[in-house]
Amino acid sequence: MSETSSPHRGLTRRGFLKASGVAAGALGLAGAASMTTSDGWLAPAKAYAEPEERVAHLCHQFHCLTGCNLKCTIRDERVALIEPSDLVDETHRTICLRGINEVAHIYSQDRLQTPLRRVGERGEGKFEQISWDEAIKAIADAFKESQQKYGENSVFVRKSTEASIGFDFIGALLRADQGGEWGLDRGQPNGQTPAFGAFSYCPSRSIWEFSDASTIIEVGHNPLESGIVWSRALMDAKEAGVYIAVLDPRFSGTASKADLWLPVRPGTDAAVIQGMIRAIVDEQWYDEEFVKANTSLPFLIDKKTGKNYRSDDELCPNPTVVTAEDTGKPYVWDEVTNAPALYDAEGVKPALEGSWTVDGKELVTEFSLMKKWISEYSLEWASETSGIEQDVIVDLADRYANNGPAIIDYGLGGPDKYTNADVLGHSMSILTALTGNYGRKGSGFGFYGGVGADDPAATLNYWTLPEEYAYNDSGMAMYDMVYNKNNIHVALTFGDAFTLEAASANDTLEWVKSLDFFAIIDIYHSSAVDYADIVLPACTKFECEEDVKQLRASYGHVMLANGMVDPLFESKSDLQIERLLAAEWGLDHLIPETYEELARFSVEGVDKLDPNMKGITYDALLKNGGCMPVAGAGPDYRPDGHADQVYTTPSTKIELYYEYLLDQGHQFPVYEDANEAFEKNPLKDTYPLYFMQGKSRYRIHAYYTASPWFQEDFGPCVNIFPSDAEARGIENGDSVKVFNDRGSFVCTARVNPALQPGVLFMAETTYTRYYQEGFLQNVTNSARNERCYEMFHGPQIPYNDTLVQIEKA
Ligand SMILES: Nc1nc2c(c(=O)[nH]1)N[C@H]1C(S)=C(S)[C@@H](COP(=O)(O)OP(=O)(O)OC[C@H]3O[C@@H](n4cnc5c(=O)[nH]c(N)nc54)[C@H](O)[C@@H]3O)O[C@H]1N2
Ligand SMILES: Nc1nc2c(c(=O)[nH]1)N[C@H]1C(S)=C(S)[C@@H](COP(=O)(O)OP(=O)(O)OC[C@H]3O[C@@H](n4cnc5c(=O)[nH]c(N)nc54)[C@H](O)[C@@H]3O)O[C@H]1N2
Ligand SMILES: [Mo]
Repeated sequence: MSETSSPHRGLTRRGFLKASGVAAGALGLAGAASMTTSDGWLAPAKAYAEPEERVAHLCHQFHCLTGCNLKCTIRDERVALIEPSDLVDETHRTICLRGINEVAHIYSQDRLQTPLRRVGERGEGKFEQISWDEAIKAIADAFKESQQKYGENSVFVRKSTEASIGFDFIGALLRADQGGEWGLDRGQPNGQTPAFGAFSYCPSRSIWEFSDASTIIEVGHNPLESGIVWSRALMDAKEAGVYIAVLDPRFSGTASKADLWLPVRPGTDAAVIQGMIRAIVDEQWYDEEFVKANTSLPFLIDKKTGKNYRSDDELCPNPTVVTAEDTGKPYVWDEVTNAPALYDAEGVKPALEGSWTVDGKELVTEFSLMKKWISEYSLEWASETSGIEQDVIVDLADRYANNGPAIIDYGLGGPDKYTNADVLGHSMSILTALTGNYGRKGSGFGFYGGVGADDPAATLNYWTLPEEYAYNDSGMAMYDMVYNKNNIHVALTFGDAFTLEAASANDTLEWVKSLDFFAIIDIYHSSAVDYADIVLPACTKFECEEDVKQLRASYGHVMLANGMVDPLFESKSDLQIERLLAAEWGLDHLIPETYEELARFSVEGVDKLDPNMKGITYDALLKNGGCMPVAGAGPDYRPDGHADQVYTTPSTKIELYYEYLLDQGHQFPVYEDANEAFEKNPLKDTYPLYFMQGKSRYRIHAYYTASPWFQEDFGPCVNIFPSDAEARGIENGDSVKVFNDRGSFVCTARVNPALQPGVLFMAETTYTRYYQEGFLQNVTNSARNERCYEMFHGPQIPYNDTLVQIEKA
């Protein structure tokens, strides 16, 4: 076989494949067929020269939080077949339909094919084809002009999550603003962080411990669709007899497999949790030993100020002598000496309840205040607010507290996307800590799944830029830029951040239209493309100018992807696009020249740094087809997280009293209605329906919308309960208009009994071009909760906190 026969860069591609020992068949004369869209791709095989095949691998999309290893058959320089990789161990071979469907998706009609320049109005979607040189120059000119006129920080660069995997150079090189706090997936974490420590929403124990639990409560989490490959941990648990309860306003895929479905009213989960806490406190089902030893609930509070009684100048109680290192520490009431003592003093026996007067100050324990707080939430109230029967709440509390160990696994979709999500996070923290369901085998609380919870994290090196090149964040989040004065004049996004991540699209796009210049780099004709001045076509993960593409650690393995086919049409890889841009400022020498250089750098020396990475070097990866396991990954992965009951909070205990929110009265989580989605909202007279969104198993956010296979069956559609449909004369398949004061859209109705009356459900999100009119983001809520500006992750975008009306279009 001739080494020179590849019309592309097959020689080097082949070099990799040969070295990796996984080449299947010959790499020979590729068919003369020019690359076309799916139509061309679906042409009969006989139209091509003799089929020539090779096998290549890649680590797939990440933002379903997995990144499967796929085995692809390349025939005539086309990706022709996709299967689970046999390079990964058995337990990591589950892949989903989205991966397999890529054989059609990457050749979709809706790929961006060439650089484009806007000719019509912004939003009109009229473009002319231009060259790469013209497009890059136009972007550089606009950026340079803006930085000269308005200052360095007048430029905005943001990479969508999926587009930022592996590297993120150009924004930092240009010292751009990237839009501050993300505003996504951190609502309940906002309420959990002060209690269990930063990033405690990522559990410190494995998802494989699900089988060791007695009870699992899924709070607005639908892993059967949003975590397809790891939901087997939940199904294993089911088979092992673990009791599974699911709180979800709709009968989700996960609810359908559970022992108990709690059809909670949207935005009211905190009422259910507070009802459970009430029952647990009333019935004394809490774990007193655990609470005393591992939480802040025995800490003393000065009743007048509401602050912890601490060893600082002002509050230092006589006659205790406080050393410098103990300054600021809280006190407990010591039952041995019958006096205040530092909470961590030797031999201290803290009282859980009581009140005492010291130095003229009235002191109580946090536990006493917690009891007072929960006494204000009755079970009748919890039931009336959430729509869940009282005895169901009490039974679940009983199970959770008395039939442990138990796990609370919450979703970062559903209940996170309301303005009151932090109240829920804080409430669940109290529930967890009261019952001691943390740091013990089969217990836990957080968002389980994805990198970290099901496999050990791998260590990779990150390519750094010289210090002076860093994002120049104004501190204002992108969702605030739409509403507040700021200095942004030009923008560049990799992916459709403006239409996918921002709610209330009419507001966002008004702001986007007001910018001097906007360029987008995307693979498909996503919703934001129509608003751009310049559009650059990026290639998919399957395509590259080189033999290798990204090196990533995911799904229990380190995977070096093959650059399996040349970039389709005129598209380029993100790295080469960033290099072209950087060159306009003479800065391209600061970033890797090739994916190979980046990959080599990423694994350089990691085998010596991290025992889990033993044996993983660039050369070893090549020998192993690009894929090697991280030691310890798989169902036997059982880290002993928090067995020591030491937390990364100031006191190292689980801190449940949020002194920093005293001004707002939220030391304990005061129940709060959602911003818009609540029963007694007068707006319900006009817009009576809750509009919830969630993940679809057929998409990763908007990605795969352009797949011809999925479009046939899974275009934009809104699910409506039969009685709501009937009342409006809506039938399955009808065109319907969904609207509120923020905007409207038209799509297909799907009449679906797996909901509750008064609630609509729609899978987020799909590109505007597939709607009959508008798109879902036109109606979603962009309110920001003031309280959350003080929180670790800032306010969160409350997409689900939305009321609408619906009618036949
Ligand atoms: N297939 C697929 N998987 C994904 C993704 C994807 O795009 N596609 N995205 C990934 C990302 S970024 C994330 S954040 C995760 C999210 O993972 P999940 O949290 O599981 O995702 P969602 O489907 O958004 O929401 C879960 C459920 O919340 C319900 N829900 C809505 N409102 C409420 C409420 O008020 N209370 C309760 N209890 N439930 C409610 C919805 O009906 C839905 O079934 O998924 C990840 N996995
Ligand atoms: N209404 C509503 N909106 C929502 C949600 C909701 O529940 N309701 N959920 C939200 C959630 S949880 C999240 S995390 C966000 C997700 O929002 P993102 O983090 O932005 O989503 P991603 O899927 O990571 O990125 C998608 C974009 O990147 C592009 N892209 C993919 N791969 C590449 C690549 O390799 N290179 C380039 N240049 N582009 C690429 C895609 O074409 C697409 O435009 O969406 C949020 N939006
Ligand atoms: Mo997310």
